Amino acid sequence: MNQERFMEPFSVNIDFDTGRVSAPARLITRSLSNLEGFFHDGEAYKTLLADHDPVLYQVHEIPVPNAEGHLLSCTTLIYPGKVGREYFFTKGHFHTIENRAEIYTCLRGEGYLLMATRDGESRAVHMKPGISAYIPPYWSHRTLNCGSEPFIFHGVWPADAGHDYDSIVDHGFPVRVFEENGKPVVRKEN
Ligand code: PAN
Ligand code: ZN
Repeated sequence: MNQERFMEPFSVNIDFDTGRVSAPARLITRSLSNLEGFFHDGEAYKTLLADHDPVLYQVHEIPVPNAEGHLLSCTTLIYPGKVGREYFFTKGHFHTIENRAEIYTCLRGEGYLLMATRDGESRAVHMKPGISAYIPPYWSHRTLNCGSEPFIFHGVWPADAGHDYDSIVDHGFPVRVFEENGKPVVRKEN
């Protein structure tokens, strides 16, 4: 056996109701205070945070070596809720190696996958259980929960991709979803 390239195959159990993944998954929790500057309505953000600091989303990531050839995967659960009229969302990011793609498959609930390029293109894909969306290379991506129950999806991407959040902090995300008259409405900035 070639010890250099040997890795033991493994499996995990994913609970589709809660998004929980059995060991060796790693839990990442993002609360409102971790997303300062991300939401459209800065005043609504401050008002909500002054009251409490809700958990917006949790990621259960299945660790593998962060090296070319490997695939990282995770579940993400976004709780229902809004900051002003804007639904709770993930920070969003480009991959640091920008030509790395990703696949998101919805397991539970209802949401949107938002995507944007540096050239000003943007798209919104409505996600519900069974929808599997392809995020091509060079597209930034953010997800949000526009329903009343937890929104859960499974993601798979090349393990060497990395996450670039700074571009989103610096330039914002050019497509957003707001509740208007009780319904989600997609708004593009250009
Ligand atoms: C996902 C995301 C996860 C959380 O695993 O990292 O849904 O979103 P943020 O990383 O934007 O906070 C992924 O796209 N990985 O590449
Ligand atoms: Zn990604």
